[in-house]
Amino acid sequence: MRVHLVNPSDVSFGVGVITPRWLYVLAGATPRSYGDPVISDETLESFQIDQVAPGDVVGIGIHTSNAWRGYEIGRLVKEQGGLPVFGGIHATLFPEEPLVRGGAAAVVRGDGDLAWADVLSDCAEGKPKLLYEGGSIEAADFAPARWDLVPKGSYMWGSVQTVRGCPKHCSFCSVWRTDGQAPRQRPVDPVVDEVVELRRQVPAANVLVVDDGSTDDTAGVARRAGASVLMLTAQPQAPLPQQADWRVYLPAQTMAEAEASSSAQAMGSAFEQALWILFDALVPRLQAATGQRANDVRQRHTNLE
Ligand code: B12
Ligand code: SF4
Repeated sequence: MRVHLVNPSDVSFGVGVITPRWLYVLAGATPRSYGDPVISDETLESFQIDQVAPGDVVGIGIHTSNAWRGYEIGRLVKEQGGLPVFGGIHATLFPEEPLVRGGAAAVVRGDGDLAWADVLSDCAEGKPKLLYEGGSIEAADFAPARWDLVPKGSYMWGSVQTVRGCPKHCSFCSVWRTDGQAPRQRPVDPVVDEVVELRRQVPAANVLVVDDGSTDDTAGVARRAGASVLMLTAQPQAPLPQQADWRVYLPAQTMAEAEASSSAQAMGSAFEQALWILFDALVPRLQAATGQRANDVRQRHTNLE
């Protein structure tokens, strides 16, 4: 029984910007006794169905915008005699859908880090359950990503996660429903180990932190390190900006006000445009103040950290 992991996409570009983290986390959660999973990110290349043999397990991760392609792959895998197993944001919100539309042998709701080994062992015995409750596991149990399996030269950014869950409840967002409202903060050491491993395996990779609503955490970390906090905000009276040392007020519509607003622009666009203009004005000044060369800044995509 081989294990495959597929990130569905209707279009393939040959190169990608950001690693889909779940692929490498689930690879990390795959017990070594099954061998290295065969990873296929369809944003790079289409999935080759003929590599699936009868009895193979094919893990398919879906969010709402790629669920349809995921179901297509699931049906093909089933026809080929493989076992399609679905997980991810959309499968967590609508677990019955992959069973009806994607030929699913099993669906995992919530975190896959621990549940995946149970799924594989049940599949190996030929009796997968229809539904596995992965739940919201403790942060110390988050599986580290298998960066050694990332195809070299394919991505610009490796995605690392330090926290899952968000205490807010923005109406347009699914995070607080799927990841919960209690932030689960990973211990520092495994995060640092992962970043080091990422840079070892993919030296050219930038590190992208894909945390859920992390403004409170970032400000907290800065404060604990003795730094002052300056916040750019459209809501200077809100509790979080009130705790900052300085506030820069950008009077523009944000995502949080989108539903009540009559703006012709898409939600949050005006605030984002205000930020771009401000940052584009700030970056050359910060570059000069910190004595950095234009090329250094360019190589980090204008990150001035
Ligand atoms: C980083 C990120 C991006 C990045 C990078 C995307 C990438 N290539 O990875 C960028 C900015 C490019 C992006 C773009 C988009 N994103 Co985005 N993104 C995220 C973010 C913040 C983190 C994703 C992540 O890496 N999480 C860490 C991994 C480990 O968690 P995970 O994927 O949930 O996987 C766990 C479980 O779900 C489960 N699991 C997942 N897959 C599988 C599969 C199997 C078989 C099993 C067993 C388990 C399993 O196990 C994993 C480990 O526990 C999430 C928010 C979030 N908290 O998920 C939004 C999020 C996924 N994005 C979202 C959206 C809407 C988009 C866009 C459609 C936006 C747009 N309009 O263009 C695009 C889609 C791009 C694409 N084709 O993928 C929504 C999806 C909502 C939904 N209902 O599906 C989210 C949830 C944000 C939100 N506020 O609601 N995104
Ligand atoms: S703060 Fe961000 S992650 Fe949290 S609910 Fe709002 S949009 Fe979602």
